[in-house]
Formats: sequence, structure tokens, C-alpha cells
Amino acid sequence: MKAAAFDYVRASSVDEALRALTDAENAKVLAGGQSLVPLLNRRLARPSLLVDINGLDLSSIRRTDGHLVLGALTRHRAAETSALVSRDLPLLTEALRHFGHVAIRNRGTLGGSLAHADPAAELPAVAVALDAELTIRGKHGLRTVSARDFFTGTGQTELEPDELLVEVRFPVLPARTGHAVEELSRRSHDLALVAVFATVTLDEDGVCAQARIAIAGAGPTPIRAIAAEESLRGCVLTPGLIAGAAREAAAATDPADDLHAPAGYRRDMAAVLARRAITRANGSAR
Ligand SMILES: Cc1cc2nc3c(=O)[nH]c(=O)nc-3n(C[C@H](O)[C@H](O)[C@@H](O)COP(=O)(O)OP(=O)(O)OC[C@H]3O[C@@H](n4cnc5c(N)ncnc54)[C@H](O)[C@@H]3O)c2cc1C
Repeated sequence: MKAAAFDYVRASSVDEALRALTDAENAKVLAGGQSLVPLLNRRLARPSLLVDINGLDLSSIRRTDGHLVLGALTRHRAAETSALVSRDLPLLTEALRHFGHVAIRNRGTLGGSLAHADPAAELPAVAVALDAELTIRGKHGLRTVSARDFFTGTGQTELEPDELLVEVRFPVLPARTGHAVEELSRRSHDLALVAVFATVTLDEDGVCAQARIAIAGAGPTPIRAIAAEESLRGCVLTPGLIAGAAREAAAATDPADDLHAPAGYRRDMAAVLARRAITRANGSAR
């Protein structure tokens, strides 16, 4: 099937993109097109206008006051191969290696993945795990939303139809932080059936000062496993403690039965993957 007819404008500034989004009845932003174009072709999306933002200057990766700031148009492949990202946000680098194939990563953008808000996607869960802040531009100016508030349901976010996501700010993790991504998918590089993203920060005595655990594919939005994180804080992590935290993480999930996997299987796998992720994050936090 081919897409239904639509008008097209290539914006040359953020203001122009915002004007086009505001003026049209039913406009959609076009970034890398890796989620939107398949939806258009299957006629699951029928916008009257596509506002192409590929000409905008929104693809920088920079370090500023304890944050790594990535423009919304940063291609997945650019982030994956960035020395700055791999030094300051290695969890993101590892997550991107699970993401689609290189051809998809060459075109797809960070902002597109976050705005698309697939609960099985890697980037929304990484953003939630790392307490990222999302900067949004609309006709009334800039606003910032934390990743934990941004995702409101399957494919749903805090973004209004006439707003643009312009950048993502990740706080840089402290020294002695280890990380791990454990993902189960039907084929390598497919979207996750379940994936767990973990970091563990140790103090000088090897005690867990902070743990972060987020789960994709096990609820309508990425899930932050707060109770599991709290159960690890202040402790030297033993296999028994980690197994308990992994069970708590799985208890925080809210999976649905679907044609890919039953809910119980996803929950069980969340516990298995959480145990592996926390163990590996702890082991690499030196
Ligand atoms: C074969 C294949 C494999 C894939 N594998 C994976 C995978 O393993 N993991 C995964 O997470 N995803 C995967 N995807 C999905 C896709 O790659 C991602 O969702 C992502 O790359 C989309 O980004 P994009 O720039 O292509 O967004 P687009 O397709 O251009 O846009 C997606 C949505 O976001 C909106 N949007 C885009 N940018 C902005 C912005 N700056 N502000 C506001 N709204 C915006 C669009 O209007 C649209 O609704 C796969 C896709 C394909 C085709």
C-alpha cells in the first residue's frame, strides 16, 4: 500500500516548523522517517501535512555543566559512535547497539524515537533510567519535561501536536558507575520483548550508593523500578540481594498479553534480565 496524499514542507528554522505545525489541521513532524513512513504506507497515519525537520540545526552532541546534551535530530548511529557519549553515557552506547540495523540507525533520530514512544524501544527506557530532561519548543517558548513524566501511554507523550522536541539532556553519571543492558528479542536487533537497563554506582568502600533500573517492553511506558533500586542502596551487592531486587523489578512491570508473548512470560523474563543487568552493572562499577 502507498501513503494517502499529503502536503509537504521542508522547514528551514524551528520557528518555521512550529508555524507550519500550528497552521495545519493535522500535521506531523518528519525526522528520520523510520517509524512514521511505515505508518504512512500502511495508512495507520494520515496527516494532511508533513513538516520535514531534517534541515534544522538540531543534531549536536555537547557536554555542558554536568550534562550531555543531544539535539533531537542526532542520528542513532552518530550517538552510538560518539566518543563523548561512550565516555559519559556508556549505557546509551550499549543500548544503541541493540537498536535495529545500521541502516535504520543511520536515518533514525533520538527525538523521533522518544516522540514515537514505543514501550519496547530502547531510548525511552534509557532516558527514564538516566533521569533525562526533554526540552520542547512550542509557540509559547521552551519547556522542559522529565523523561519520567514525558511518556504517558503506548505511543503517547506530553508533546502537543504543534510542539517540537528539540533536545535531550542527560546528567552525566558519577565515577565508579557500571552499566548493563540485557535485552530479549525474537531476532537480534528487533524491538525488545523485554529489556532491562541498569546502572550501579559504588562508593569508595564498594557499597552501592545508587542503582537505576528501567524496563522496556513490560508495560505501556518504560518502567522505572524504584523499590528495587532502593533495596540495593547502601548495601554491598550479593547474589541474593540482587536476585531479590530483580524480583522487585519484575513486580513493578505491567505487561499485557499480546501476539508476541504472554504477560507472565514477559514478567518472568524481566526478573531474569534484571538479575543479569544488575550483576553486570555492579561488576563493571570499578
Ligand atoms: C526495520 C526497523 C527496525 C527497528 N528497530 C527498532 C529497535 O530495535 N528499537 C527501537 O527503539 N526502534 C526501532 N525501530 C523504530 C524506529 O527506528 C524508531 O522509532 C526511531 O528511529 C524513529 O526515529 P525517526 O527519526 O525515524 O522518527 P520518525 O519516523 O520521523 O518520527 C516518529 C514519530 O516522532 C515524531 N517526531 C519525530 N521527531 C520529532 C521531534 N523532534 N519533535 C516532535 N515529534 C517528532 C513524528 O512526527 C512521528 O510521530 C525500527 C524501525 C524499523 C523500520
